[in-house]
Amino acid sequence: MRPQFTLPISGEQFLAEYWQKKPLVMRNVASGLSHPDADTLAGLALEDEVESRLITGHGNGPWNLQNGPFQDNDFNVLPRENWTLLVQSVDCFLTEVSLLLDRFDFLPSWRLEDIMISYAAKGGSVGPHFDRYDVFLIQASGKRRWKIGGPCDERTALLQHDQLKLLEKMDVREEYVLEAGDALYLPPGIAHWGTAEDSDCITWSVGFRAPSPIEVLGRLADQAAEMGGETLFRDTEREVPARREVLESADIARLTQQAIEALSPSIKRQALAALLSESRCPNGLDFEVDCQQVCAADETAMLVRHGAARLILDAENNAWINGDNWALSEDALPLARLLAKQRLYSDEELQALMTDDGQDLIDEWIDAGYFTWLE
Ligand SMILES: [Mn+2]
Repeated sequence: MRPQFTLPISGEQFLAEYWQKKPLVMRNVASGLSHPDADTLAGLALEDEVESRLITGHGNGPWNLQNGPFQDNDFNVLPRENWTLLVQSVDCFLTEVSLLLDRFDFLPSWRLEDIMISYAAKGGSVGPHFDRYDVFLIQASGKRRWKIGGPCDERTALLQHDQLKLLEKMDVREEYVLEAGDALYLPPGIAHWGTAEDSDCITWSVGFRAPSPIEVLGRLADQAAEMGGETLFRDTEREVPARREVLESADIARLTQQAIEALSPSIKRQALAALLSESRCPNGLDFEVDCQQVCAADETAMLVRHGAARLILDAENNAWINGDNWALSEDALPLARLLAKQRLYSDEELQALMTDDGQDLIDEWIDAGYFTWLE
């Protein structure tokens, strides 16, 4: 069964009342999350390409962080309780996990980042903290107790720790136990602390892409420089300065304004589509698509997108995958839309939109490893 998640309210209501605003506890909203199990996660954490962490500690600490890749023996010496293994971007390495992202259709696809999965022994936790990103925490198995506090920012007091950013204290405002199939949405900056109530506590964290305005500016500037332009600074309406030795704010405003005007629609579109289509883990493409458990169960499924292939379209009929782009012909466009809108495709869906150009496109993208025919 493929991983499923359904908002218990409409997307409109969620965005208006909760998104980036306040937490939402959702009961019995997810299913099909039985894979990966603990052994599969531990196996991923042995791989060089995979980002993973092992955090031990509980209560008032002490807290300890180890970064992967790990070796078998690291897991053999773990205590019975109070540790958590976190594996980042599992959707890139296990394509079947990426299928859950299709269920977040109340947001544009570029806004999704990745799925981190944590496995905790009883009492395991990453400590009280806040994240800078929105997150959906979906309980896949076992139970986790969530304590939720108030808003935090860079001035919030943290514990002295070299690597972990844990809160010095947390005023608990709400507390919930999430069972398998339940989910918790948290906006950025809200203090939270989740502790495994039993062993085999597996939580999927769906994270979101939120580039900083500084990063966006950098990419816009790079793109503008690459595309060039002959325009120089103009000051037709100048008056004789009262203080010729000063760079006045009026000139700063003119210079900045003209810089922003230099960003043509095409510069903006190309810079941002490239940035937002970049994969968090391009080397995930080295992992063979192993989708049998999930995809094969869906008898109509014919083709699947690799979990590490990040595909978005721009409004000028270009497709962007992992930072590279393709100009789409009118003929190939309907098929490309389908390929970008979802991740698993039936023969019927594909045939309805197939054209010669579409076939060429699919062939090229299969050769590149972005898509795979299912057996
Ligand atoms: Mn968190």
